[in-house]
Amino acid sequence: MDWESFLIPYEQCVEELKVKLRGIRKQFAKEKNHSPIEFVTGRVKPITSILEKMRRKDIPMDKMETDLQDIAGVRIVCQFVDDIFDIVQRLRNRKDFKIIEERDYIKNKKESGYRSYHLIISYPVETIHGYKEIIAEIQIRTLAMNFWAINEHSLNYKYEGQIPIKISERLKRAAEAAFKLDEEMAKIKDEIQEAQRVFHSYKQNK
Ligand code: 0O2
Repeated sequence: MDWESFLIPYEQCVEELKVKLRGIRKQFAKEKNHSPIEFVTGRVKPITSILEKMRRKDIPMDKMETDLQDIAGVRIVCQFVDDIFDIVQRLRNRKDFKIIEERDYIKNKKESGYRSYHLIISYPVETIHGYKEIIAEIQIRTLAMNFWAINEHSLNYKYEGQIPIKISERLKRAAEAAFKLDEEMAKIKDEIQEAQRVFHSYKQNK
């Protein structure tokens, strides 16, 4: 298997999505002084993780491109939970890719405590061999959800998926605290945004 050639369209997909999603942020920041997007990251799944996940989910090689849906992944991080749903609605209206599945792990949080909104999309990439539809995953979450998820992810990696019960219980409490933080921030969202607008124009006039 020539992994390097295989992954080129996935890299292109991630790069194009990052440019487009950062474009939304830029336009909002310029025109409205507030963006529902705080930052955007993206990555192509490392080959070792691709192989590990295929083994774990029993996905045969010929089903990799359809059944392993996060080889190309981008993440949108927002300040507020409302922003997530604003972004989801904007992405549903876009003409440059098709949403093939939505997974709402905010309404239905995972057993681990994980919360996030996932969109599985089909994204068209032009290659030298012609047009190719790439399946990609867009994860949309708040800063608090992201903080929790990156810490839990590190612990999962450290303990190879077998986090000791004491730590996983703490993680569940931390997930609950992150949820409360999002709730409290939502209640003072207007105040925070007003403060950010004032700060933004102060910086511009300096
Ligand atoms: P990585 O290292 O993030 O690239 P599954 O893997 O079975 O849970 P599936 O079917 O691939 O799920 O789809 P899902 O759950 O929509 O998306 C999987 C991705 O979501 C994971 O990718 C994580 O990025 C994130 N995710 C899902 N559940 C959790 C969780 O409990 N904790 C954290 N920290 N992240 C989660 P990978 O494959 O783990 O890889």
